[in-house]
Amino acid sequence: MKDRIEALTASFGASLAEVADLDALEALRVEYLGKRGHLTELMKGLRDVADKKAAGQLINSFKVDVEAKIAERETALYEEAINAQIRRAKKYNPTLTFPREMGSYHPITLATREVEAIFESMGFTIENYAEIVGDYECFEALNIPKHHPARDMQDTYYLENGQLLKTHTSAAQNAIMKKYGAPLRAIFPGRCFRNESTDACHENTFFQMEGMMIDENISISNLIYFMKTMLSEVFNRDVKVRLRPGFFPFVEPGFELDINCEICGGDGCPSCKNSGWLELCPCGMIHPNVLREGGIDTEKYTGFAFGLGLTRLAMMRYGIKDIRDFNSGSLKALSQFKSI
Ligand code: FA5
Repeated sequence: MKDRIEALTASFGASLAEVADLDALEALRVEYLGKRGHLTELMKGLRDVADKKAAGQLINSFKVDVEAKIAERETALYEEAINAQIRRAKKYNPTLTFPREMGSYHPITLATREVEAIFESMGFTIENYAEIVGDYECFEALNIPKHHPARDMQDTYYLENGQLLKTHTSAAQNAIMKKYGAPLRAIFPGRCFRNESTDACHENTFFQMEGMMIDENISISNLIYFMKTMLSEVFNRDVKVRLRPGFFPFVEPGFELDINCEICGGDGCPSCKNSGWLELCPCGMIHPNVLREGGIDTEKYTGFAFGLGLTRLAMMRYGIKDIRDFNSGSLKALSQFKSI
């Protein structure tokens, strides 16, 4: 019996190595494990054997071995068959012209996550806010009453019901102050929309990340510290920035924080409108009117806010010359972020 099983094991191994498809595997299974197969023959032979227990164990381990090898080969053949089907489908499907590959995160997603992680580690919560907002949140609560000239800088798309696509992430400031009160540390990234002529550094749809910190004794030094930390963490080195006065009705004093253009190194190029600098992150001390409108006690608390241009940050971070590439849907441009 032992010799017979050894011979069958060897011939099964040789036949299995020849099996090229699922039909051939099924034929082999029937030949060995089927009703009239070798296994049944072995079982019948048991009656002529003296040590039935030992022979029974040998037959059983032969059966288990054959079953396991067939199952293993079956899995491999299934995979091969499916891959072959996909390859055949590719040949005939005109929309599948690219090799089948894993997708990649959009550079804006990567930049957002990076900045979120930095602020999270400094105790900021991450908030989500609507893209369609009211005139109150986007302008009035931010000390920009109707007919204020600052509105001209942020023309947007209005809905028939009077709501609008938010022009800046500052539109969430009031709701977040009302939600948490003071003290407060929060960032809120989001998509913004403006009726804007596009060029290498302007889009009509782009991302910002707003940040607010409100507490006792918050000053411009805190603001500068957080801005510097964020930029040196994102770029992993000190980057050249400049701070100059800027006017926004919702901060006082207000600043423009510009970054030295990483594309041209400051010489001037279309990405920075030939100035060598790119407006990146306006900021300032939150205006008392805005704090009061958000229900904050201005006798006790002060705070800073910033509006980081996330899309521009991603341009500088990854050396993307034209902001319009982000929304282009061009796989040639976007697939380069696969390995990041
Ligand atoms: C604002 O939107 C203010 N809400 C920022 C702010 C927040 C100031 C808190 C003070 C305190 P501004 O319009 O400059 O400001 O936009 C902020 C940043 O968003 C710009 O520096 C720029 O990086 C980016 N940005 C603005 N417009 C566009 C655009 N059309 N395309 C791409 N990025 C833009």
